[in-house]
Amino acid sequence: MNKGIRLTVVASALSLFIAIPNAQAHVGSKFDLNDSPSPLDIRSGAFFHSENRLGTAMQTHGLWRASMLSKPNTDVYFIYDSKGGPKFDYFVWVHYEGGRLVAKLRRVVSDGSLHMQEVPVVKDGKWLYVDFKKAAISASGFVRWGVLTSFQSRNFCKNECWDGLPNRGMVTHDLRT
Ligand SMILES: [Ca+2]
Repeated sequence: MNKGIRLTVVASALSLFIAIPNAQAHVGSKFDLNDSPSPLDIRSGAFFHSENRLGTAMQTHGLWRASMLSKPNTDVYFIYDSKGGPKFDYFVWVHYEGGRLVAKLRRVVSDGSLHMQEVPVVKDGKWLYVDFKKAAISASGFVRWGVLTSFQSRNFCKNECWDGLPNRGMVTHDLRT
């Protein structure tokens, strides 16, 4: 998908999400509390699918610059389960590198994770969006998804802090609708 089409998809999906959450087929969304002392405190997330692609978006409570994701332990992760079971099988790691946002799809293996491919990422204000081909995570029938952010905060936790959406587990999205 070229950048123009992708941005149009993002804009239309996000406007649907904002206007009529949960009412639009192919779009699922969830909100999270203002519960983490970080600009990366997650406010909401949304997942949507087309015939061949899967998109995931997250919105923060606060404003932040893309370059913030160059700090140590400061990242955004979109997580996915396409196989069932308690754990996620894939994730997209978003960080800032070489003057731009970079999103990398990785597959979880027994002793860590393997790089699969770089995927499109767009930041628009408090929104961050990634998307990739459905086949990339071998998804059929359903996907469970979630968003994690890591950040540093001296008073909140000693080393690396986290915010998650949902707070436990993942959100199930039906791909058959
Ligand atoms: Ca939150």
